[in-house]
Amino acid sequence: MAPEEDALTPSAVTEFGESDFVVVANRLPIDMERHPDGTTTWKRSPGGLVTALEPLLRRRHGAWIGWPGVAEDDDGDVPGGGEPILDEDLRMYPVRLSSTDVAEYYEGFSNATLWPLYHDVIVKPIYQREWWDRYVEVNRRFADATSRAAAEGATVWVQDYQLQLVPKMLRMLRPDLTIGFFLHIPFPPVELFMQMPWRTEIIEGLLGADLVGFHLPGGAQNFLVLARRLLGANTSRATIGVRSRLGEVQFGFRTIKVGAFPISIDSAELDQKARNRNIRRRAREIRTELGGARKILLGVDRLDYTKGIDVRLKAFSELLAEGRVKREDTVLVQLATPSRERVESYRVLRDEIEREVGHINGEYGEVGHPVVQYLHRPIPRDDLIAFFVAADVMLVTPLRDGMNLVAKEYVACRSDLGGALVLSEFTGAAAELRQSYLVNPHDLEGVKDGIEEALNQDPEDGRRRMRALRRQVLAHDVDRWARSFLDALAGKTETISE
Ligand code: GDG
Repeated sequence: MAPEEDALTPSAVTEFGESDFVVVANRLPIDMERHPDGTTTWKRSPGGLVTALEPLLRRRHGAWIGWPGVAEDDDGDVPGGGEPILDEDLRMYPVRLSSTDVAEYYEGFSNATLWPLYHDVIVKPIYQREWWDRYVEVNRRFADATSRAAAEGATVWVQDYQLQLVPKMLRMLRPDLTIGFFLHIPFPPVELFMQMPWRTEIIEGLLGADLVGFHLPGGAQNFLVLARRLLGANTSRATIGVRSRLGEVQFGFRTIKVGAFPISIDSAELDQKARNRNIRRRAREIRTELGGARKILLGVDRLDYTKGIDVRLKAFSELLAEGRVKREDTVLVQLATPSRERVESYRVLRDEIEREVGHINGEYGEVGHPVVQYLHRPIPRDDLIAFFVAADVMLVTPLRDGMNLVAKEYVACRSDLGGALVLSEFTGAAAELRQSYLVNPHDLEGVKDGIEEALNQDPEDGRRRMRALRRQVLAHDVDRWARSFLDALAGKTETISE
């Protein structure tokens, strides 16, 4: 039996779980750490999502289903669900993955097929049947675990591209549930999505939800076209709004809502932290360490080919070559968090970036004074905030990005109204952060002009821009994002049916 057929057979799960609100994500908000003596311990890894949802999770006997981040041995007892880990009121159910699961479902189908396909095929997606089979199998494991945890009539919120089949699988198991799905990365143009050999299965998987959410109306609109074209579903055709005017898909006997909900950050918390005395002292230290009077350009990214790190390095290098930026006045700090290091395209990217950094420093640096400072390691959160406070110009130049939280974090940290944001038009954030220096990352001359303008901005104009950016980011925080999605899921948001 093909894995997908098997996956869709209603199983005999009859017992309900205890949780009224369940979040399902690839990763748990805690990391398992395995020690040399074979014992394991747990360490919390607070991300934006868990911070935003925590109060709600606690109020509603919440549960979180996810992978704890460590692969089990292939010959170990993998499939069974783990016992829940209870953290105060929050139950966390680990979904165990073997190293083959991780290689095929996570590194393979999720990160070497879906990720490049959904990011405009910046690198070529690899379509491999074994990876797809494993993706189906692991999605079913997540659906089973969710089914066991959810109380009768519970609300379940499934997150992101690794779990696109879970909504349908879960609906087959538990028709009593209200199911939401949110995609954190872009949803691609129809012509690109049509490459996917399992395109119909993915759209059907998502249509198992009651509400499918995207960052931008454009992604939601692409999804409606595909539901029409691949499944012959009736859909609304009017323009979808932001947190409003939801679209609709009629599929079988059900109506599925489709909407745009741009994600954000815990802006107030970050604003508060960035005002802290120790962080400001650290920011001053950073400036001194980097050469006192020099202007600081900053990039902060996972080392990913979507982020356009190469674009900003090239632009910086040409600005130096043309004398439009002076090596003694300027330094570029690139903080690159290691990411997906076992996926081939990420290894190639790392080599390219490091070669370019070496090239620029070889050409323009002085002994003890490189013009590019590059770190390839995770930076503690407080240090990162200090870098945001210290930077004169923040460079966010992705070729494609669902949202980009770094851009919003930089803005939230600038209560002094200092600094300038250079932002790619190809990020979700560009739709909201209109007063940044918007650039097209494919247009190198345009990127160079944007960086030069930002470096030389009139201070009063800079403050005016930053004030407007901050108004946006402080008003639209992650809490508002979660509430707007859950309100729409609960039927409190107007839809357009025409
Ligand atoms: C996906 C989508 C969408 C980075 N380096 C360090 C560090 N970070 C933190 C940043 C930020 C987060 O990681 C990265 O978030 P982004 O949004 O920029 O990018 P992705 O990881 O690609 O996220 C994206 C997001 O999902 C949410 O929907 O916006 O489009 O691709 O918070 O600050 N944090 C610390 N040290 C680091 O070295 N502590």
